[in-house]
Amino acid sequence: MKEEWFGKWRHAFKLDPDKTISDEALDAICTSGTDAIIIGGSSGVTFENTVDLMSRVRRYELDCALEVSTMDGAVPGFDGYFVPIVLNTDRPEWIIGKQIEGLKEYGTFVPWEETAAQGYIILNDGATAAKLTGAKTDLDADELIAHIRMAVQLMRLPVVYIEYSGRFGDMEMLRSARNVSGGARLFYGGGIDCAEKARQAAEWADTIVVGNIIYTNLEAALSTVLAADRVPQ
Ligand code: 1GP
Repeated sequence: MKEEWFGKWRHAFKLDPDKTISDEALDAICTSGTDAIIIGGSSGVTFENTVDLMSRVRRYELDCALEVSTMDGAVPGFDGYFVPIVLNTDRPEWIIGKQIEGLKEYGTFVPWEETAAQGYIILNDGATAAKLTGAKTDLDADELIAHIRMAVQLMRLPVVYIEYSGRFGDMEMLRSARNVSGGARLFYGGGIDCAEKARQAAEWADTIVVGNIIYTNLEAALSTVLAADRVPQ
């Protein structure tokens, strides 16, 4: 399988365009040694706040990718683009509907070499994304494995994203995911708020994503970078 542009990321910070971050905090995040910044959020994302955040991150030599979850926030100029596809919902608009709407409008402008679909499996029922998409969050391990086989073997998605946004997930579930994630890159995000949780998640995930803690405890957020790096892949 060809090396993807995100293929070496072990750690990424996810910044929300709808949240405020000072220049000092952004500097600390971007010079932390993380592999990438992902810009994305579940609500309040606009063209303006996305451009603003992108141009601030662009001052640093660091991969910066956009997770395109709304057409309002589709902004050119990123190193890469992720298009989420929610796998554990029965609402078609989150599986193909919004993506097709977007492609109807912007399909000719998409930089395909730097664009990747992410198969999202949202497992925290309290997460905004779960509520928004009607995700069936109570999957057992067998159901999770079936979803991942669907994503990896049938749909050939390059990324599977185990999403617990807002709370730290079940590492046994993540381990089950790992066993069948095969050629896809396994992303994990949710509730990583210290080095130890980063270490645990990095044991099974290829790439760990750290979000909320950036806004509440910057030092703790920064401590996750080294922790992820130290776990052999
Ligand atoms: C959110 O997976 C990311 O999409 C990170 O989750 O905000 O809980 O760190 P947290």
